[in-house]
Amino acid sequence: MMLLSDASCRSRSSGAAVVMAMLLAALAATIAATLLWQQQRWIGEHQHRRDQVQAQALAMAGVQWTRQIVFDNAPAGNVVHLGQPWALRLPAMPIENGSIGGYIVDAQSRLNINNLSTTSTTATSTRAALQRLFAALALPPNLVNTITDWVDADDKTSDPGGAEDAWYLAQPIATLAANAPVRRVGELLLVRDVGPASMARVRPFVAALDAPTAVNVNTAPAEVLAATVAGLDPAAAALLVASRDKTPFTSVADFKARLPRPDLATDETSLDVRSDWFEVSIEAQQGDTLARARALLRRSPTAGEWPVVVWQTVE
Ligand SMILES: [Ca+2]
Repeated sequence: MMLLSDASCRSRSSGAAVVMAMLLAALAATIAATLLWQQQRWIGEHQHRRDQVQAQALAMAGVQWTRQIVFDNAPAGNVVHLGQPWALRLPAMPIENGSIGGYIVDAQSRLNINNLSTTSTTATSTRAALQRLFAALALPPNLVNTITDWVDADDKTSDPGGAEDAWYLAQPIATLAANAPVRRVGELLLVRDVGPASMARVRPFVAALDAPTAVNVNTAPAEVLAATVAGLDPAAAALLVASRDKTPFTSVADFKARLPRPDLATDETSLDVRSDWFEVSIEAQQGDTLARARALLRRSPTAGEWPVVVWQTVE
């Protein structure tokens, strides 16, 4: 056996200690880097979540703000038109850590699908108006029968194209007709033959409101005016829109007087120059997160109160 000198032993022990120290230093550095990465990731996730919550809270606050705008700028019982401040679109305004913007749409500028669920004259004129609208949009007018069956209370199939429980029960995924007014226009995607493509075309011109409503001729787009007044062609409807944007209609009688021909048929109960329903859309950004709030406002039946929020969503 070879005996090592004390000096040699000391030298080897010293070398091992250096190697051990280096390994420990490397291990400590690795642990520190891992901890730092985890902490940064936690902070990042925490900030993202905080921004998301703040953006959603801001968007919801924006909806409350629009209630006051409608209350102050579209007074109950008065003529509602697009020259009033409520109709101004607010572009994305910078705020701390983000921005907020949005707009209000008069829901009575559109044809109310739920009018079809009643048996009033408004239902009859809305059905005729929707058939003209669908034809103008190159959609099958029979779809109006299908939608009528979806929202009307009875189980009698409208011909042609209607569908009640028997048709829905016979599908691979059996369902029933709603037989009740729809709350959101998007629910019509459940209706026979209503697909995303036809929905996209019709969506800007229809609304789903919880009570029978007339079309506000001061806010309706030309397509809706042309559909509402039988015999009014698109070019004449566009001229009417240009005219009312300069001088809003003061009454339904004023609207009728300014039609291009006196013989054009109109159901006066389906027309108005006032509105009680408004759709709101708000976008709020915080950091790199975006929140969208949408809501339907209905004018309060109680004088002096802000409009009621019928429904609202935030995503
Ligand atoms: Ca039905």
